[in-house]
Amino acid sequence: MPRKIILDCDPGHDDAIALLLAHGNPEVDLLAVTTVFGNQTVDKVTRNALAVARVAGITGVPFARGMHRPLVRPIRTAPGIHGESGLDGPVLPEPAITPDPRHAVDLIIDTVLAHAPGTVTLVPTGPLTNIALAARKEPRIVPRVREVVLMGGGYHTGNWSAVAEFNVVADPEAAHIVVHEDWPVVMVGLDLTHQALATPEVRARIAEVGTGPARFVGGLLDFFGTAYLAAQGFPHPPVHDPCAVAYVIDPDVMTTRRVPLTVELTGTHTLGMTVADFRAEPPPECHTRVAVDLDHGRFWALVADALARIG
Ligand SMILES: [Ca+2]
Repeated sequence: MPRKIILDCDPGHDDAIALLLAHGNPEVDLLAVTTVFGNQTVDKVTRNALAVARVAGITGVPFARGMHRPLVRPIRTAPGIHGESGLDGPVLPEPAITPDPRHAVDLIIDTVLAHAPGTVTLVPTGPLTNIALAARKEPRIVPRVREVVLMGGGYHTGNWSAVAEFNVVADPEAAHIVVHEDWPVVMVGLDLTHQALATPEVRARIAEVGTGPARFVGGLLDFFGTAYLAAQGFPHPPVHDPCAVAYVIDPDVMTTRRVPLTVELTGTHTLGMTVADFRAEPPPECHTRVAVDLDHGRFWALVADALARIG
């Protein structure tokens, strides 16, 4: 049985690749795509998501626009990594589908309630505002969700600050809600995604696929690689978001550890830090896991395979 997922994203170069992986892998049943402010404004990332849908040939999947700002803090975006459009680099086609009229929060709720309990996995790859609001607006979704597999955070490293990752620090209160709701959470954070480097070998493998979507990903990685080198000194860019989708497809693509997890909301220098307690055996009620080690070859094989299948 393919895994039913809702991808909640802010495309975003790596979000775009996550969407292509979800669409192109036969083990994933993509139920809905929802957007949230993050890498750019929600207007821009929604447009980008619809453009990527056209590149991938996605039809029949509802796309809904979500929150335009965080719950409490002022909005911040990431043009230094993703450009002014949020998806700078390749030429984006005009979208062929129009967004669902529902708000993303309502589409998430409706979709979870429309499927059998324990069958829908939420895959957030942007700030967690939509997911937090969905849990608060309709608490009945919480026990029905199979798992929340989120890209965000990091237990030993940050990128927006020394200890905070962008998706979490962009709306730390929302992240706190999501981590503390009583559903299984897998945090695919920077400790893991900094292993998902698009090396020259990876780039060559994707180029060999030779299709339109593969060339599109090549264009994304050209821009993303240059931006990551300039902004953070990475010789090859870490491609964060598809790691969360890959975990849903094949949990053995990475190792995880069950540890208590929380989000720092008051630190002067540590706002948005995801704090994982590795000291001892976790208590029985612990429902959070963190991703530790990635099988780099297996991960990129999934991405290349999905691109080849999309054709
Ligand atoms: Ca993202």
